[in-house]
Amino acid sequence: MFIDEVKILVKAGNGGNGCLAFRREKFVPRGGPSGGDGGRGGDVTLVASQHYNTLLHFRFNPEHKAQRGRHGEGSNRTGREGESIEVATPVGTVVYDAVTGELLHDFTQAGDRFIVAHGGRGGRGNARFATSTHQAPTEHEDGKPGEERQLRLELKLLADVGLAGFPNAWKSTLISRISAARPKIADYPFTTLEPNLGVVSTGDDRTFVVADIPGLIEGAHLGHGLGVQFLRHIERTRLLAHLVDVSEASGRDPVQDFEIVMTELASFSESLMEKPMIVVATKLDAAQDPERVASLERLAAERGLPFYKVSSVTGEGIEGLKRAMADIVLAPPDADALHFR
Ligand SMILES: Nc1nc2c(ncn2[C@@H]2O[C@H](COP(=O)(O)OP(=O)(O)OP(=O)(O)O)[C@@H](O)[C@H]2O)c(=O)[nH]1
Ligand SMILES: [Mg+2]
Repeated sequence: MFIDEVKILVKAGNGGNGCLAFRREKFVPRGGPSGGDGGRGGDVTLVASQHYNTLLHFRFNPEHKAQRGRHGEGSNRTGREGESIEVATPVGTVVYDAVTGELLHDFTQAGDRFIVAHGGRGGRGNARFATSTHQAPTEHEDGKPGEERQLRLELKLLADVGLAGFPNAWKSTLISRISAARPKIADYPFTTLEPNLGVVSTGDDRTFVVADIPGLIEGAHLGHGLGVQFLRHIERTRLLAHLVDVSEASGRDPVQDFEIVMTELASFSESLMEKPMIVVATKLDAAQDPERVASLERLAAERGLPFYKVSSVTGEGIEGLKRAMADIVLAPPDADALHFR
């Protein structure tokens, strides 16, 4: 199961109360105040870990509480601090306050840490209130409550190449051909309901990751089809491969398909529009009318986008497409000038 959004509750430990006490000892008249401070409550910290790829573990465990601080005691004994807890979350998790919607943190690297709930401060014991003119204070404080928060965690997959296109456009076929991923492939729309990642090996010890996501249709940003929420998984990629079915079987016009998908990408975010993009004409074997391919190729040329043609039936173009993607995403970052538009 792929879980990419969860709500969790985090509660830091309350601070322990300060103590009210006076020293009472034989031969020590008026021993003075001796109430110790309460201990601090524990924090709840989220830590990015590579051992998790989904948010599934939160589904079964949506509440995380740190220990409270112990109360202060007489004889100036400070209460023990509450133990803090660390909660693992996958790299790529974005944390929001579920109530205000505020973005709290974005985990981009393994080991990255962020305190999501701070423990409460311990209250001061009465010993701390003593002054030269106020030698028998009875003031003492309660500990402060630990922070409690509802969080919304969102997982953005970290892939290098994102696949975009209509349903049935060849997206899952592509990752099944160039990686070990085996997503479901079928000739009906919306076969893919959840994103799949495929790790592609280039044969020279280098790898890159491709994200296959559900297909887009006209009006996806209005919730048509499976909507556009899956596009967040390709927001951080370095390259978008826009797949267009050029076969007659689609019953649509390739150029129009291309424009519709572009509109949906644009309505989702500016950053998607600015990403380097390549255009891939798919199911070449089943395009009887060569004009269907040529019109798409002209459109790509007009927009200055690299163009590829592939078929999984004949195998044509697949190796070349894989190499082209590798060259772009594995190029050193300073070669990032590959903004085609
Ligand atoms: N003629 C032809 N058909 C192909 C080719 N490659 C894949 N198909 C067929 O196209 C259909 C759709 O392929 P998928 O890879 O599942 O498409 P998708 O883009 O992942 O679709 P969704 O997950 O529904 O968005 C399947 O029925 C494949 O058998 C090809 O090269 N030529
Ligand atoms: Mg699919």
